[in-house]
Amino acid sequence: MKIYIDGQYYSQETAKISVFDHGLLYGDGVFEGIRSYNGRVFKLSEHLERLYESASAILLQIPLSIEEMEQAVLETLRKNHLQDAYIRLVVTRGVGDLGLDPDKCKQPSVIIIADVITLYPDEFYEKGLDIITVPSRRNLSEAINPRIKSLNYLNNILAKIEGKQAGVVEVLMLNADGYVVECSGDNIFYIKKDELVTPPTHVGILEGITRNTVIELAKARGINVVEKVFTRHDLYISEECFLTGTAAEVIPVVKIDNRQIGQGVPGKMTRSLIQDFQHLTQTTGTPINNEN
Ligand code: PXG
Repeated sequence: MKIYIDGQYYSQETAKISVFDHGLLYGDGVFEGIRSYNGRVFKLSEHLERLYESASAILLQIPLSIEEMEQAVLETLRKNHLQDAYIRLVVTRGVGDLGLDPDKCKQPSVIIIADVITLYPDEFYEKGLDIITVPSRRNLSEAINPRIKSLNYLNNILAKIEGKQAGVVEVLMLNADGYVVECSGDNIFYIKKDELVTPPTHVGILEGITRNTVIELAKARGINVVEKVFTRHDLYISEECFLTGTAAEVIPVVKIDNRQIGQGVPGKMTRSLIQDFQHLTQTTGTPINNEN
């Protein structure tokens, strides 16, 4: 495996960063998780735009232009001979001293790791997920805005641990006001009376690229999409529910907090959107090889 760090490629064994990097010391940095399908990177410009917006929100100046970053991602995939991959793009504040002051970090570090993706087992897509609400609330927007995809993921990791202890693979998170926001690494949607509902960004979510893609796909099908604030009650009485994320794509949910959703099997609209999404991933994206 060849890993990009600040313009050079390293083997997995030699790809190392300093213990003085503020990404490690303070979680001071931003990241993206991107996928390629069939030799094409899915929604690359959207992911890069979000990366640069996250960096801008924490006053971190990425030392590459978006175009240079795009080329670095594509080159990393080529060097690893990958067609279907998971790409982790990380930008840290860089090497500083042991104090918090980011101004001591003179040069942010850019890391690009391209690997094969491990997917949820097929059975989760066929039967649907069972999720629970966890005690940890999603970060307050006024503290660490969830719209920033920062290296500070403890909020999500704690939620994930709470879920694992209860025997589930994904969990529902509420915001400080008790409204449904998202899952530990996925956005959430429900369907009720032909309306597709998902929380608006201002309740405190990461604005998922998959989320936005599914909203577009649903609108193209003539489905009425509504972004509104809702509670767990709305999920409990919904007809269908699903999650979206780069790793999970679109995945049905059939049980929440031990309550069966709809018929207890993946719903019709969910299955249609899964198909539409898979078709899009196979037919669109930025070619990895120029000759494509
Ligand atoms: N919400 C949160 C909190 C996320 O971290 C999503 C939603 C979905 O966004 P995209 O743009 O991917 O549709 C994410 C992203 C993992 C993993 O290994 C998942 C994410 C991030 C890091 C790791 O499951 N999800």
